[in-house]
Amino acid sequence: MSDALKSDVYQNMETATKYKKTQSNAKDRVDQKLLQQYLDKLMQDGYVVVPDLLSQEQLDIIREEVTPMLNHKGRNFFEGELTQRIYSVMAKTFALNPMVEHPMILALLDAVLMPSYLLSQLQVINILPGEKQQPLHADDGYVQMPRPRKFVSAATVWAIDDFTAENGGTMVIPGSHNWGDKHPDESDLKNQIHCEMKAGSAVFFLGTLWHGGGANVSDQPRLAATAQYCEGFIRPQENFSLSVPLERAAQCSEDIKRMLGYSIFGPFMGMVDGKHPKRLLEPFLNK
Ligand SMILES: O=C(O)CCC(=O)C(=O)O
Repeated sequence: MSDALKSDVYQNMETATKYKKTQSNAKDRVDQKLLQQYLDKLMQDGYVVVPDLLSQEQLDIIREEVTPMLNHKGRNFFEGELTQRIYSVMAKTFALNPMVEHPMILALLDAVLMPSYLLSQLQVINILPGEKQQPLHADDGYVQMPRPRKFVSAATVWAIDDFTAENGGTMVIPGSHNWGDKHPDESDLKNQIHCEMKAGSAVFFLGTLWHGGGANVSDQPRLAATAQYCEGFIRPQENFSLSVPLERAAQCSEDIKRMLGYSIFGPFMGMVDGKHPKRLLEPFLNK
């Protein structure tokens, strides 16, 4: 065959000499039957509640680390005037890392996104009493391509406090991941449901699912965290290359380094000076 016709070479080539592509080995670390059950529910309804992922000790560490940073109010209608949010989390604490790279979450991501998917957002979300329901939205609505289409992102919202119908448990509209360009109307509001779940559980949903934080009509805050992930060919919402210093990225696991952008989406996306971006971490490794 003429070299000019070897068109699959472009997408599939591995040109890196030093840092080859990496992938999580999460699938081997989780119960296959459970994983399949979660995937079936996810593809049918657009979301799935995955229980019992974090231990009480991990929850305590997260709470202890983030509570001192919760000393502000919300900024706007979408984020919630009574909702406290912490961004650039890995620049401040690694307490959420076990959540970001939980094997069951990575196994789900490996099944629904292409290799070299990226972390798109990592936020602590504390909904205070009196907060209204957040405007419904689809996380990859910022990708301005007509729907229906395949999702290009997936997200998790983690309960650090138990999620209830009263304290603002995430609202989802089951099946809305398959909608076309339609936005929710009054009649859809009655179909939204609260994700009620115990602390340490997560709701995992596709980027095309309509959802939002619930109203908090209780007298206690609802502490949560969200990790969102996107295909390696779109721009993550948080610019982690600029917000997480190299020396902190170097301390993260291989899975997290890859998801922070120290990886290549084939053939060349993400390169630095024509080379693999992980070279930038070398001065900070083994220190
Ligand atoms: O807090 C929640 O339950 C969901 C938040 C959310 O969807 C968002 O801020 O994008």
